[in-house]
Amino acid sequence: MMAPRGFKRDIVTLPEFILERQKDFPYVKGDLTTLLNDIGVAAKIVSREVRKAGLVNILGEMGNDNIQGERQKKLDVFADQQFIAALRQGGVACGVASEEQDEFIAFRDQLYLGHPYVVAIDPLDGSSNIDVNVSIGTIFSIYQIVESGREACLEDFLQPGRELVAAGYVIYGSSTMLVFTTGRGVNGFTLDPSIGEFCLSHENIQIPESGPFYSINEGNLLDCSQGIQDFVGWCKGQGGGKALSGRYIGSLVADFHRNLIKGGIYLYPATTKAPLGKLRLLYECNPLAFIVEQAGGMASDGYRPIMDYQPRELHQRVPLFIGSPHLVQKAMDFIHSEVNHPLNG
Ligand code: AFP
Repeated sequence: MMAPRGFKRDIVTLPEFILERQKDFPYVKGDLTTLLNDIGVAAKIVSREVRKAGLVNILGEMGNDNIQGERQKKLDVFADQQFIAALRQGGVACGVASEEQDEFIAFRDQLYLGHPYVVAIDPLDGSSNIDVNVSIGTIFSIYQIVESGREACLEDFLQPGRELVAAGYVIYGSSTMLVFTTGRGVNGFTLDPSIGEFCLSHENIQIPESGPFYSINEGNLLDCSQGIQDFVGWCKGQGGGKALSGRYIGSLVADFHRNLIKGGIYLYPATTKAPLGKLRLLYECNPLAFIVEQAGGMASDGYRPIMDYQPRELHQRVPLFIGSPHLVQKAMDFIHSEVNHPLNG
């Protein structure tokens, strides 16, 4: 139906936005559009369950461990199932790797052969926060398969972040937001529960050059290298500069999102107990690195851009320094000035 003359609607929904941008990707004939929409629908279902979690007594541990040795919560399992089902049903992705699953899943049905994408997903990040009503999130990344016309295999998932076609996250916070990039800027959509649609609310997000926040689990600080300890000291104003504010939620998506909008740095460095840090390259670091770079920020392991890593395994961990470029560069300067670091020889 035609809109009346002079009538201009003031909202743009996620499907409308994606459709409008489809012309940026003529070679995929709308497949990416379908895929992003499928993820959007699954996100709405997960959001609905997150919102009523306390009401329906869905909270609580399921009793089994995932591959990271962490206790799974019921909502983790629910989110995992929803996203995998949405991707399978959508018929556009030919495989998915989930942080909650030991191995990737190849959709083997003939239907999926020839479909060009695989998806890596952290279905519910920050799950230890579920029981205490703190923001949690979903992180996703989309790659084209290396060789078309066959079923998904490991090498399709082990591609450097530079090969990402799209990446995004959903934050289940005071409102539910979906933020994504297809390599042409970063856009954010807020779920309007009254119409059940993600509506464009944050167009072309740019991270501030610097910012007021540093985010680190300071309980680990004494297990970190001297360079990291010195950098955190600098964040606190040691050396005469203005102190930053410490903010650490313990949900990467929430900490990242705040710093993306307001400026800041999130760091999860190597520690003596976790020499590669805690976060996963495929499921957490690469997608957020793609987003932050698209927004004008930086993501590094302290030495090189996260996006340049050649992944070796699905659940690989990597130290992460991500956020406003000035602050990430500053952290790297401290790390590089450390004399006894093995990589500084
Ligand atoms: P959970 O999903 O087990 O809560 O882990 C969340 C997370 O991967 C990331 O979202 C947080 O930033 C980080 O771990 C917090 O880790 P620490 O509790 O070690 O600070």
